[in-house]
Amino acid sequence: MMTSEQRYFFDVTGYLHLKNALTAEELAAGQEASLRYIETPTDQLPEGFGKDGKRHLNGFAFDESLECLVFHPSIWPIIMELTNGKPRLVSGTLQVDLPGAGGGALHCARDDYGWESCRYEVRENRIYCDNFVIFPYFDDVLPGDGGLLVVPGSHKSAFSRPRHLFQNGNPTDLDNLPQGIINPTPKAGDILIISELLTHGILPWRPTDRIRRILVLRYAPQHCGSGSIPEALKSRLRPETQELMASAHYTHIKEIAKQNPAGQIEK
Ligand SMILES: O=C(O)CCC(=O)C(=O)O
Repeated sequence: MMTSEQRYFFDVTGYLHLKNALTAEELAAGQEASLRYIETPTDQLPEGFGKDGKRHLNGFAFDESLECLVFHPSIWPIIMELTNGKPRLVSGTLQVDLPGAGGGALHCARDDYGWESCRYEVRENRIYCDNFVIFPYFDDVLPGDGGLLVVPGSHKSAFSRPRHLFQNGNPTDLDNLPQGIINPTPKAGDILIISELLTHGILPWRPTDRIRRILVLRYAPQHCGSGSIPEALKSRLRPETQELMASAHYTHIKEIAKQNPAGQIEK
């Protein structure tokens, strides 16, 4: 389960920043594998992989060093708490901002899919959140670089965001961020976690000599949503990862939820 500090911070802000979550070895392996994916020409990628702008599809499955991060010990207790012990990995893209990469306007599940699309609740002193994203960082983000924007606390907003607020919902100037928005600056090896109810956006990537690589790991409770493990990936993935990605009934308890795979699954 989450620590009391994590629970308090996530409940108040809607996000968590885990500093130095990856070991030096985990980070180096993730950096090497992600670069290998980026540098592989599309027509030479194995089945199940492909590039769509900055999105490198199924990046988590490209290499074992990336796959094992979906169970990383720094995030597994948080995944278990937020899904009430019934976790499912929905998808895992490798996202790459090259120099000059564009940003994206503010959005969240409430804006995109309606107020009823996502649940965030506290029960028995635990947080339940049925749509959240975990971002392991493979590159430093320094103040002034750009990248993720969040509106802390907005995951609990009871009101629709006025469209003109926050520079018409599309703040692009890091030097003049509207009041109420922050630009977290994780270092390589850090992990960010956000509720999809948290209003967030992306600033253009300013550095001309550095890129930003993150995994975008989407989690939900096992009974939520549809979709299945891409057939082309099945033979590559460990049985534990396949079980993590499988949809299941509300009452089912997955083996991975009984055994605590965090820390046992290594590259
Ligand atoms: O680029 C990021 O840091 C976050 C990406 C994201 O969450 C999104 O595109 O919705």
